[in-house]
Amino acid sequence: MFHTKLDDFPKDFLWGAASAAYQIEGGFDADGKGPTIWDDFAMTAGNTFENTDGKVAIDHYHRYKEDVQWMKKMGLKAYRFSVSWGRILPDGNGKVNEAGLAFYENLIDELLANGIEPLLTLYHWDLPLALQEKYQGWEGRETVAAFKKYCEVLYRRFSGKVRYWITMNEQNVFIPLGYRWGAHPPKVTDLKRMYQANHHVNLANAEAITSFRQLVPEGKIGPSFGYGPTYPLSCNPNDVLAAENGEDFNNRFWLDVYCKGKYPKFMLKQLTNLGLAPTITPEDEALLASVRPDFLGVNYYHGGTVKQNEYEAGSQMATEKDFSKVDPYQMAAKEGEKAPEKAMFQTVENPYLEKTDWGWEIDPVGFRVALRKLASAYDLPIMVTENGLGAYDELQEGLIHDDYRIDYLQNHLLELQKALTDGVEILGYCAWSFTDLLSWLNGYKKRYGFVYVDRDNQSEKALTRLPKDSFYWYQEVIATNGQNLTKGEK
Ligand code: BGP
Repeated sequence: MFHTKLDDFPKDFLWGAASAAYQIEGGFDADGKGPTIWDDFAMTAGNTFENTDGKVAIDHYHRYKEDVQWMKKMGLKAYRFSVSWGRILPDGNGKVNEAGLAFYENLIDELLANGIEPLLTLYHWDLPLALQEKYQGWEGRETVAAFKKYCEVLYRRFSGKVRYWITMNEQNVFIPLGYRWGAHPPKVTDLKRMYQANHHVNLANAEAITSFRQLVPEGKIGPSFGYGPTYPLSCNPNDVLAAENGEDFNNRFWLDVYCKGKYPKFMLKQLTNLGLAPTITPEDEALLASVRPDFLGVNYYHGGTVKQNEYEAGSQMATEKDFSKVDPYQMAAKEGEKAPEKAMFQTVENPYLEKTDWGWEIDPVGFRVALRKLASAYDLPIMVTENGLGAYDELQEGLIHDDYRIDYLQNHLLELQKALTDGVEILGYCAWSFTDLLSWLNGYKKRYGFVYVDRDNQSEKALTRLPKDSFYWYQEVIATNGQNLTKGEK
């Protein structure tokens, strides 16, 4: 779609940046905080990159005032952060820890005093360890009730101060990594258990929204989903069908539940055939159907490309066996309960896209595709809650010249502006991340921030903050309300 002129960004567009508690706060046992599954996971050697952990992280817990001053200097309109559940309810569902609440209240007040809109994420992966031990984490329905209680504590305290609330961060990432691939806590590798845990998170999301309607009637709430479109490798209708399957498997399986209140039929049928479908009661169905978010949070990094599944496509593997006699459902189940998607599609490289230093595809046009697809499928305003480039940053005479990050963000923001011009309603954009922070599995080497933090995997060093070139670039983007993005383009 070609436009001769792009629409201006709305006057109240929320130019923001994001973070998550475990990745920045440190103070892992400060002021009564209870341990979380990430505190525990990082203690076992080999679980994280060079055994990095969030014990100190970038010490935002003690330096939040300085960090907010950097935000103010930048002119940031919104700041997305998450609350660590274990600071509020140290054992997950028992006594409230006033010191934990006070920390977030101080942070929120500091943001508001500096003209920055707080965007509060309720769950960014750091489940209280006590809930893991008592109820097997998200595998236990009791954790749903605990989440509701935790949310209600926050709603009561911060209603009136916080307008935008995010329920779950990337359920489609923390559930497979934690319960299928064993790469995140609780290190489970069992698909059946994964789908049940996932169902409970859906219930928790719905319970959180239900309580929100009563306790924060004037606020806005929605989940943040890690979305990327699924492309077919070619226009062969079989590949197009595979991409359709991929959208259902990777995206609609979560998004339909959030936005339409029910699981997509295709996925539910496949999971039932494989014996992997979760137990869903009529009460669960009614609960899921009774809520709809106010906006959809979108974390965009990249999508994926697929072709027809190997059973039907006659691949190398297929020619080795007589697949004509095989039921693909049973085949997928037999092949190690490892890949129900094998019968649906096969993931391949996209020959058109370059990659980051960490092998993530760079696809700004895919961002526009994503925004368009989500807007037309779900008809909700969109809040971009993450987008950014993880890279190695080198200090050169005390400066970071991260022109690669500026290019990445500039290209993505231009595509966002095109999507706005196409007609997508977008409330704001939070770059990942404001400061450098701990990458869950990549330590402090993979950096995303506008503000450099002087520390590495081995040592906390001085934790000095230092604005990168991208800091000043984004400052200008905000000051001109995005007008400088199209310099030389219009
Ligand atoms: C998202 C998470 C963020 C952040 C980001 C970058 O999935 O919501 O918390 O970590 O990805 O990921 P990584 O640090 O693995 O590069």
